[in-house]
Amino acid sequence: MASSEAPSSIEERLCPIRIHLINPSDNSFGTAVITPRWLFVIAAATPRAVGDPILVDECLEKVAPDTISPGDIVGIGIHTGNALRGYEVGRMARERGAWVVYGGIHPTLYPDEAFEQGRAHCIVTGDGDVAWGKAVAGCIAGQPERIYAGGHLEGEQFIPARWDLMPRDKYMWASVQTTRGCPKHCSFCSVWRTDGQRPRQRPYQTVIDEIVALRRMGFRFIALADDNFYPVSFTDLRLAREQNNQARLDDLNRIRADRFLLMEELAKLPDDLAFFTQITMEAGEDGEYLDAMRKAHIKGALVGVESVTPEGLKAVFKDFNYSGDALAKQLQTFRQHRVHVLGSFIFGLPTDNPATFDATVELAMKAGVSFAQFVMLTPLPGSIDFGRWEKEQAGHPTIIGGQPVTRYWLIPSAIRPKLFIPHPSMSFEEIRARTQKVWDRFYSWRTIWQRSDCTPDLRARLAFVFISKLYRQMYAGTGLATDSARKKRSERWARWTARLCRRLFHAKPMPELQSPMWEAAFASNSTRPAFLKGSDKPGPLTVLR
Ligand code: B12
Ligand code: SF4
Repeated sequence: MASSEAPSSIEERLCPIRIHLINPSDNSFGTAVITPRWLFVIAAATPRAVGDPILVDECLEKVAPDTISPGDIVGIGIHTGNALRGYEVGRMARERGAWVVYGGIHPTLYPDEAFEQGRAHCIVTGDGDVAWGKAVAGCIAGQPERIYAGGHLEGEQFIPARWDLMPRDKYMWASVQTTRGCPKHCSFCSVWRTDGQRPRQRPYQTVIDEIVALRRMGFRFIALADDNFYPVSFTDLRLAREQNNQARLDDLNRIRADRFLLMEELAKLPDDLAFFTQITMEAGEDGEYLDAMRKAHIKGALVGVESVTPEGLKAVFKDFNYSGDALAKQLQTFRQHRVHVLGSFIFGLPTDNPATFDATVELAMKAGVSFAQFVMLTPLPGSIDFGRWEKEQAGHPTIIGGQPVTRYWLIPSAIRPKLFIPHPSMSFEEIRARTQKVWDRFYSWRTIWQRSDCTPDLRARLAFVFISKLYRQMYAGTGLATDSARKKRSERWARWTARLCRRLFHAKPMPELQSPMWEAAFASNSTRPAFLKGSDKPGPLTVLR
């Protein structure tokens, strides 16, 4: 077989086929903060007949090309940020005679690109839980279709991850998704378009099963990888009532009730578990919800604050957020209910001016947010901002490294701009330097130490300090830093801190931990994956502590 061709003869097809799943990354630290969930979900979606897939997360170490043989099937998951590396991996795999399949948000948005740049045989768009099996079957049959459209599955169809295939000592946090989709429509975000605006919630039993499996292995820290953990706001309920839309009201109430059921079950899990999620600040209106979160061991949430001014919020279609003092008050409510906030702020909005930077960091400190990220406005493909910018660029596209800037992810990272949409009054360098200063100010040793007084004991306080520094360093390595010396320094630091942090994160495994029986949801028991069943004996109805 010519090395760059897919296998064709029957003998070649009868050779044992190995499935590789690769999460591409330019930076390999040996340790990673959060598990790339898709890797373990698609591993679970791999047809059992072909055996366990070989998983490679390049955040840990690079893929070794000689592990890929002719006839193997290589699944590569990409988002916009790692698409370029993903295409490199795909070309290498195809060169070695393997079938190359891409999936994830980026090929969902740009299917053709994966063929042109990444030499794909086929791609999976949308949810891969069901479509991946079809793509594998197509490759084994030697005739894959061009596109396997996964669409939007219902929550009941989401496949639980194969945590049994995860290297146990490499990640600090695991990630479990409980719901997908977001009813909002922020202008910089693509989630509501790619995942839809209707929340699709997994049955809480399958979520608890996964978490129990993770805690058995010694994982205490778990990110609930949801788009928005508060999918129904008081305003949504009020509007449905005012419109006399009973069907909508029932639907919203059901979604809300399901959230509470999930949280009730999470609350029964061992007390040393710590969950972290993403939520809109509207949740600050609902003390009952925040209390349920805290009881459910949800200790923190990323809250998209974006801008501290009303003009800035209007610019990003986020008028449901608060600004000024009301914003500080709303965020303090989370703290009062003992839910830590990771505030996410965007710089580079057209309404920003030099005073915005200091005002933002001061508000972040006043509002009592425990962590913060300050990102520069990036047009994400699929978002309204991106569409607008692409249209503006259409007549006279800026070309960098042979690529139009509206395909910035294809520009090598060394020459890729960090800010794309020109600001009306500030230069890129000014925005970058001011943003850098904001990070330095928010994460100075003194301010971190002051913020860490919210922790219950010295161990937790040290963990807080290290996580803060790690977060800041990892960000500096991938996001803002422009000179390579600073980048290298911060990578070294991040590597070292990451190893130290990992020890702080893990707990003694609890192999005796059982999931409840869930008779109703798993009547046949056949839908419950074997690796989640635990012992053959019936488990107790509530989880052991
Ligand atoms: C949790 C999360 C995080 C976490 C954890 C990330 C991690 N390491 O896993 C944190 C908070 C750290 C994070 C950080 C960032 N994130 Co994020 N994150 C998410 C979120 C909410 C869920 C991701 C997840 O785990 N989903 C669960 C898995 C099962 O779903 P999935 O990945 O989509 O995979 C399914 C399908 O896509 C498909 N599939 C995926 N891969 C493959 C591969 C194959 C072969 C096949 C067949 C199918 C397939 O099948 C899977 C099962 O159905 C998504 C939003 C979203 N809805 O995707 C944003 C999202 C992925 N993040 C996004 C962004 C922009 C970022 C940041 C750049 C933000 C920032 N400014 O810092 C960083 C980048 C981090 C990095 N370098 O990877 C964007 C990406 C947009 C884009 N076009 O690429 C998203 C889509 C949100 C958004 N605003 O639009 N993120
Ligand atoms: S930024 Fe958050 S709230 Fe806005 S649409 Fe995206 S996921 Fe929803």
